[in-house]
Amino acid sequence: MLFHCGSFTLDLSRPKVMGIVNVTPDSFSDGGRYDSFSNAIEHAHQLIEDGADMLDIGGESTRPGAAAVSEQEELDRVLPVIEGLRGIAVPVSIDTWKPVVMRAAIRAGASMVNDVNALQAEGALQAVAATGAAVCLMHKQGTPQSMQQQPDYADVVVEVADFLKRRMAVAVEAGIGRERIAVDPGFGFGKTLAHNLALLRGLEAFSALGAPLLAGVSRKSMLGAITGRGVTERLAASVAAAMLAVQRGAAIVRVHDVRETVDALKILNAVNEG
Ligand code: 7PM
Repeated sequence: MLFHCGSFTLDLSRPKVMGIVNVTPDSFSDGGRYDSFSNAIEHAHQLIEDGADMLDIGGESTRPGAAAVSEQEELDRVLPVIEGLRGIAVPVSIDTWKPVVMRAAIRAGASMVNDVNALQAEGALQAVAATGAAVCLMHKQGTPQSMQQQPDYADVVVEVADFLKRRMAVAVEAGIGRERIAVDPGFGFGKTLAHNLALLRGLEAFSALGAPLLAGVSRKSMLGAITGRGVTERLAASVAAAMLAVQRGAAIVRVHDVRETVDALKILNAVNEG
């Protein structure tokens, strides 16, 4: 399957690794905006060297339970980074649900929109449709502030797949070509550990949607709940979960630890292609 991201075409016959680049103020130094900018640029180049096939740039507006970041603050954080990465060899994705940020980021060079809100904000469908950018439609239940309070599903796999199917249809209707739409069950977004495990166990069901499947499990609390480890100690669990997701059909894995995930996937590829 081919996936079109702006001027890039990704061949998904082999799984792809999306490296996470957070652009957040550094709480340990008072170096101001330039510090978070230069850290993000440096981190992005490191992830490419480590083998990332794409990068996801986020100004931390979509994190579960995170304080809302203003539109201007988000623009001020992410635009210089996207501009600073112009010309790199891999597509850059912008992690946002805000149409203004989508448009500005694409103008600045982003080739993909990663929207945890699945383009449900007013004007979001149009912001992507008007460009050649790809989109990842993600499922969540509830709002980032409240979603972990009372997650509830009759059948989590069926409900999440139905939602993604509906949002795909709406996106296609709005003029976004199928060849540039990916879907994501949204691990941890309004899901209990049991829901997350049911989704991972049943991930193959999402192949029926006919869109590339993106999975984000890296360092998530579901891994902490199983291993008892804190967020900085979840590398092995993250790599294992990414491998399991790919074995169950994920075409793209969104990860912090690119180097280790790329190595693990090389082993999987060698076995599968032998
Ligand atoms: C705290 C909790 C900080 C959770 C950050 C997170 C996904 C995503 C995120 C995902 C897609 C993280 C998450 N997760 N976008 N953005 N899929 N498409 O671990 O699973 O980065 S935020």
